[in-house]
Amino acid sequence: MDAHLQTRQTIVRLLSSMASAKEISQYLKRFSQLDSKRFAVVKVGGAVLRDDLAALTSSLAFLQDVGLTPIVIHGAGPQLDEELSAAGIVKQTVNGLRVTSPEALAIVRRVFQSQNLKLVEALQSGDGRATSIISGVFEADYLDRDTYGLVGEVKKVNLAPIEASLQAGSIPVIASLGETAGGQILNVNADFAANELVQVLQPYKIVFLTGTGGLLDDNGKVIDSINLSTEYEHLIEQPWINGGMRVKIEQIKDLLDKLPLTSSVSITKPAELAKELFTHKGSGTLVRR
Ligand code: X2W
Repeated sequence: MDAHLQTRQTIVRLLSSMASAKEISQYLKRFSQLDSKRFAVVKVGGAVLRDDLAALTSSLAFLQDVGLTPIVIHGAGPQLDEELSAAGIVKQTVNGLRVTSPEALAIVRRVFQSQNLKLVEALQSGDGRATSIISGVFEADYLDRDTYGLVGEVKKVNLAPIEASLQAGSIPVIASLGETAGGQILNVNADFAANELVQVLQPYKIVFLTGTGGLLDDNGKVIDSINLSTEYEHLIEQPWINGGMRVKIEQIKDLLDKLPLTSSVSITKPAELAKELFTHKGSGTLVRR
């Protein structure tokens, strides 16, 4: 049997062992009634593209099988670390963001393109429909050129390429590169880009897929849920929260502050995407305001 089909059947079996058919169909019905733009934005970290591509592909293809089209935005952090270091460019970050020189940007563009195509091709080879979107979505400006170099801050989100893809029932797979009005390409942190996208789309579900499958506590165990209104200050001060994680929590807080109170953000791993979406119990870390 085709490997993708087999994995998708495994997802169905897993789901039916975790939740009743009634529960699953309730979610399915709710999601199907939404405008396709408002179903889900799924942010995929570069570590997931590197380490968990098969599970990611199967989980996204599964959604397509049941008639749902998520909007995917991805990063490429670890791949950039590797390629830049191979080119002899020393990594420098400020507040978790990569200082990007013109030499680095050339590599950043190439790596984003190859990572984007890797996911699109993996989806297509499993009979999925996916559209590669490398530019044209994020209008950006320099975040702070003296400090970060060619790093962008999103000023406007252009939905046209995403809408065209959704209309064709194809999963938009978006790279987090920005472009200034003058046509300069800029490196944009993928969590920041996802954040901007979500503010414009106001999707029902916001899912961050990470290598860790959730936010981890000091023992390395996934934290089930975080209520930012009571836990944020305490959490952000913990010494075990690393730079990337801190940026992520701050971004999620910023995001939830701008969305309706009913909105929530989930952080999970690719193999548990369906569980997160279709069961009451969910998976990974659920963050609420
Ligand atoms: C990020 C873009 C990639 C990214 C970077 O250069 O690493 C900035 O820091 P992950 O895998 O989602 O972390 N950009 C400005 O965000 O990828």
